[in-house]
Amino acid sequence: MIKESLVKALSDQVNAEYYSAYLYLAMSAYADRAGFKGIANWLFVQAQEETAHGTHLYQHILGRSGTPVFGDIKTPQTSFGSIKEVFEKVLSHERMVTERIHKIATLAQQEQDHATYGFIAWYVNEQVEEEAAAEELVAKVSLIADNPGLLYNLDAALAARTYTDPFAGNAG
Ligand code: OFO
Repeated sequence: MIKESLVKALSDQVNAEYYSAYLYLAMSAYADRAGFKGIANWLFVQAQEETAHGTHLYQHILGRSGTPVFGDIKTPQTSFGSIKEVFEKVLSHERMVTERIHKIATLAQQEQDHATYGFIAWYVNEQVEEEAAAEELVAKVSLIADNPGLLYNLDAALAARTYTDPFAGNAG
């Protein structure tokens, strides 16, 4: 049986992951409407991953005989000034998510909930990858932002991203 403190923290993170999905959908819509279909694709796949992250947390709560707590998902930012701004926002958002995940890991330790601590370790590692990917994109866009031709090259590269279930094979 999972403690209520962790049910609350994990439920809040379900909400945060679904908010992340919503934010990335809003960014994807902006990129699509601006003509960057590849960047829109990358952000859409990102949104799909966030939904999977949220659902996996929800399943962990239920699997430990907890009752998930539901709340409003806040409205994301929907207008952006540039593709560069979008990726800077992705990076700052992922850094914020990393802080949230680390707080859950710390709480799991304090509560001596070893199952949740082991479970959340997947998210700790995932955030390292999320931040690295976002940092790389910010660096690239910062270099080429004033060159529309190069931005379209990046757009073409990001069109290749496809969604795969991050928990296929029971990871996490
Ligand atoms: Fe769920 O990893 Fe991004 O936010």
